[in-house]
Amino acid sequence: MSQMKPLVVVTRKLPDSVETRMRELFDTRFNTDDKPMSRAQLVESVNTAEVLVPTVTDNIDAALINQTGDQLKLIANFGNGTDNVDVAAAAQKGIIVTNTPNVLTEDTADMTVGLLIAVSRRLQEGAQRLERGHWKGWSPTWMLGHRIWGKRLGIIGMGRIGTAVARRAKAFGLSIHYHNRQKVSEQVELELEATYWDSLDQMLTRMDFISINCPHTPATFHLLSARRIALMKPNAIVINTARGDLIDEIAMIDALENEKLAGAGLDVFAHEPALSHRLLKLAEQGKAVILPHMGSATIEGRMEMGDRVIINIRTMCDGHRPPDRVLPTDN
Ligand code: 8YV
Repeated sequence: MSQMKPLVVVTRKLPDSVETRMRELFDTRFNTDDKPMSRAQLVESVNTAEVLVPTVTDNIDAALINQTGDQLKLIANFGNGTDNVDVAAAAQKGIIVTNTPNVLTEDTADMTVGLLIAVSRRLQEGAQRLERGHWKGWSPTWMLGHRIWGKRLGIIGMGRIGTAVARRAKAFGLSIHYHNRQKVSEQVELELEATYWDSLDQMLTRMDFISINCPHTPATFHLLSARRIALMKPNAIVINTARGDLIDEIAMIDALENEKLAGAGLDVFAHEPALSHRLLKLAEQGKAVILPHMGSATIEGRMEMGDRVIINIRTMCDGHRPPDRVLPTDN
């Protein structure tokens, strides 16, 4: 990019301080009403912007990338996961893709543990009963949940977020188990007293909680398939703060309805923002706690995500490789 001030098109409303900083540094076009862009608006954007800043709600697929003008040099995703962008198609057109790693790790890990506690200790159900005037006073047998301390947590995907979840979970007295493409370092395994399972199937049969913390790629689509859900203990609880498509959602709903699975804490869904009415019913019955994709939703996190986006754009403008470049994977 030769210009000092590239044209940066941002697809959604970002925190004011981030937009102000971007306005100072770049020639900017913002989305003031925050409505997700239509396909036509996205096509227009990729034909004018030198830098596009999309979010998880924009589908930057190969068909769109193949319509981009030559001026588009960088897709600086405002988000950690890049499954909304066809990174391989972008690479083929010489467009660099970046993301915002690290800055949402701790917030997402907090939300994961929050959901784990909310499901096992029936937090939402209790609050709801109070709000609806259903509390007649304390009783020794009312609103009993299940203890967390001493149980087993199996983490699928032991990257930054998975490891941050493990650190928190260990403090809650959970024993840490994980499945990952590679073992984590010996030092981290020792710190977490973590057990590595090469076989996801075998790990699933033994866990009280499963937390999904891996990226969504073609290889991990429906990683928690119907067959694998059937391997889980009927008293197990599944937590997903990663991506809805990592679980076969229908199979999970079937298992919850038929008491083959005890509960679910979900921040992400297969067809966001659409939600299965069956999931809503399970939430109503206290078998699921569902949240509207807010795992990383802290003001601090969003501002730091903005900082990462800005750093990536500026580094690119200075003719260097942006620090958070995402490379195409082979799966
Ligand atoms: C973000 C996320 O809020 O960064 C991610 O991968 O899933 C979210 O928590 C979202 O991506 C913003 O684009």
